[in-house]
Amino acid sequence: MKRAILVKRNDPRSDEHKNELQLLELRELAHSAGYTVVLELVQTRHPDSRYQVGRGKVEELAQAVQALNVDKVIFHNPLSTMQIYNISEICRREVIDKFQLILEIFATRATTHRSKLQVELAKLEYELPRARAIISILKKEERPGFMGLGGYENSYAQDVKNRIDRIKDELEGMERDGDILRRSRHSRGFSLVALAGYTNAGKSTLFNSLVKEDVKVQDMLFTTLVPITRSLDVEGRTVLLTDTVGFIEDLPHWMVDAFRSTLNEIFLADVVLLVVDSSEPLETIRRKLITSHETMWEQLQEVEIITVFNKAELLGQEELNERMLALGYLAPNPVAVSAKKGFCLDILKAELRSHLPKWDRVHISLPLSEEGMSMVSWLYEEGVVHNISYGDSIDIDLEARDAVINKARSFAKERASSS
Ligand SMILES: Nc1nc2c(ncn2[C@@H]2O[C@H](COP(=O)(O)OP(=O)(O)OP(=O)(O)O)[C@@H](O)[C@H]2O)c(=O)[nH]1
Ligand SMILES: [Mg+2]
Repeated sequence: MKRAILVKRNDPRSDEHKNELQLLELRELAHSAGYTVVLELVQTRHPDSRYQVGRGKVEELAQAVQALNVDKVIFHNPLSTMQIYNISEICRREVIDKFQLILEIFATRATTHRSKLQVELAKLEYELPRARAIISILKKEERPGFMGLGGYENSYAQDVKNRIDRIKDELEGMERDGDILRRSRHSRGFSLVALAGYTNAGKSTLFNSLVKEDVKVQDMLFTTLVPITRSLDVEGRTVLLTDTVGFIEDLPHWMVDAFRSTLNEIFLADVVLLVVDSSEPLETIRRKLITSHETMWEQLQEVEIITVFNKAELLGQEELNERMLALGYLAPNPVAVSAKKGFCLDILKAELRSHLPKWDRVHISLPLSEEGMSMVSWLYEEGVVHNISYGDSIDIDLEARDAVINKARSFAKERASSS
């Protein structure tokens, strides 16, 4: 295992609880990226423009790096190029911030061509302004060789820009294909349902128990990077359920952009199942819900949200109810489940059913014939047949989208007039 030191600067008078959570999350991220954390340094002060933390703290850090044989220094606070340069000059070790750490995790999780492109894009978008800054530092100081970046020439920035453009083109092409696929699914009458929520909330576990799949589940952040879709029967209606990448606080814009085509699975859904880990402290749940809503907010239009209080088996019923109530508008349409134990999935399905786009319910009489029977089997596929009786004709109590009802009606009319 690689060894890392975590560093966090807290603003004076900032929320203590929030600071603790952020450090905890950084620790989890480091763990998910495969680091053993050997030391955590925290300092409360205003930001230092050269080192982020104070000069004395950096010297303490440099000593610890030597003494503890550390591979990497990871800052919670976003670092400027200048700060990375200055700190690594003193520590003689690679220094990264939280965003670069997330990128490292994403790089190891990317398995498909598309997700590899997305990660590369995010990396380049992150690095471009920094590369420019480093080049200007090197020029000013007339010194090559900083962190192996000495070979950069002026054209480097242009090369990066070209590569960014090419990747964007390719991803947009894939996005268009995705849109076409989604539209065709829609027009075939499937409703689209997406699992969304903070990383590690249990989205993939819920996906697995709902559709009997075996998607990878782990007590780590960002286990899922590549979305997966399966069909699911919800009380007679077939929906397409998609498992997606998790959210995290301060997910920067360049990252949302890079993963736009993945996040579109959420943004274009009819219903979003917003999964939360209800076993966490109330304040944590609240913060994670806020982050989730903020991530989706700009993009979501007229989407129904069901809040899934997962890991409910870890709490008492009373505590659970209190939490659902306390979160109020942040948690619309709350349902408590245990994805792991498979508890209350029927209640979730019933709630989901009631939020699916409306279908009409009608009575239709079809001729009792071979053609009529093949129409019936088509209706079974495309809609929900609540009741069917065979007499002189076939009488059906049918629920379906308009297109299906119209087709069945005109079929019935044609046969009636031709007989
Ligand atoms: N106790 C309990 N643990 C659960 C439940 N559902 C999921 N977990 C655990 O929570 C952890 C995360 O589960 P995942 O399904 O990988 O979570 P995710 O939301 O898909 O996470 P990312 O893909 O990393 O964003 C795993 O250790 C699961 O076993 C549950 O209902 N109860
Ligand atoms: Mg997952």
